[in-house]
Amino acid sequence: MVYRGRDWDEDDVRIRPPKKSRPRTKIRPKHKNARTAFVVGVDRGRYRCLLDDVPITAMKARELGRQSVVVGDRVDVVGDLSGKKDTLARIVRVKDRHGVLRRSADDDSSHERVAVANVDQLVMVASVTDPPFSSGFVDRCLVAAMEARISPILCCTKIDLDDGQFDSIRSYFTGTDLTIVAVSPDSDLAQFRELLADKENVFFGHSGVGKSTLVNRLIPDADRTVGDVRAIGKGSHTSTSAVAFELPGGGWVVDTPGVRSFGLAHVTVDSLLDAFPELAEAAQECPKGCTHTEGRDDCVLNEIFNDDDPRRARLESFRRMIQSLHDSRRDYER
Ligand SMILES: Nc1nc2c(ncn2[C@@H]2O[C@H](COP(=O)(O)OP(=O)(O)OP(=O)(O)O)[C@@H](O)[C@H]2O)c(=O)[nH]1
Ligand SMILES: [Mg+2]
Ligand SMILES: [Zn+2]
Repeated sequence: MVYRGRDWDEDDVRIRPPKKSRPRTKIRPKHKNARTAFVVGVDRGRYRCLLDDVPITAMKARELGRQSVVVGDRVDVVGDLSGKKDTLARIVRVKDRHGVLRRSADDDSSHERVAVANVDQLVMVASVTDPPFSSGFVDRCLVAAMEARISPILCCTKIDLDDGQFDSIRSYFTGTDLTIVAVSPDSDLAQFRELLADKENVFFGHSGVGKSTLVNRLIPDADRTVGDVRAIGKGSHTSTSAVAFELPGGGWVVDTPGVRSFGLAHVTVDSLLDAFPELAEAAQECPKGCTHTEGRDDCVLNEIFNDDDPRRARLESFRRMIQSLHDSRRDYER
């Protein structure tokens, strides 16, 4: 061994006891031969990935610790990359993410889950009826999308069962620039395909709205199981995990399991307004520190719309959401 500089003496020994364990990064090989794969499915600790077009199964290398790996992730893999039956590769790195769609179980839950990574577009799938359309749920998805810098579109399904609901939905979103698509079992999907092309899209929404049905129409060999029509409204969750599918013309669609609610525990109150462009400008005129909540007499939002303005409904939705966030934060701080 070569010592540089001065010689060692007894002081050195005392001041610098040999470290018991050196930082792992120094002894760990850098996995120079690792290759990058795309995570398309997660199932009980096993990750289904595509390596160039070859499907492989991988597990997390121990060195990743608690780092999550989710559908949409780009990961570096080593080990057996042949994709042959019963082979298992190891994921040694998760590449930087963009567009991470996060959700918490409810507003005051500190536990936040990463749903899908590297999302360009959030497709909020909602049926006009059966199960009924929930504007509050869509507004929450919009907030999450804006927070994550993912562009949102709304896809209304079951137009064949429409009894005026679709018009109300469109009127509800007056003053926003939200793209709204309508589909029924026999509708032409050309325009919808165009909106999805070359992007990484996530289908998200309540159970039974028709996400998997749409995925099967867009990607004929996807073969997603769809729910029994009689089970709708009984909380049946047909799809149980998120899976990514490549679109025939390029781009990806991730089909996700239906969710009941969309908690926004990770969202700041300030960022809520980003999802409400029809309120944002007026809200700038509010007194400093205005909470915009119902009952604040000096809130400018009280006055902006007439009684018959269709935009009032979204103002109310905004206020319910902000109230819920305030209440849950207060609980949290106690
Ligand atoms: N009438 C009508 N029924 C539809 C339409 N789209 C889907 N359905 C039916 O709705 C039911 C639920 O569809 P799925 O595609 O399984 O719904 P999902 O959103 O994937 O549900 P989860 O996987 O539980 O989240 C099925 O019985 C479909 O046949 C539609 O446009 N019109
Ligand atoms: Mg499904
Ligand atoms: Zn205000």
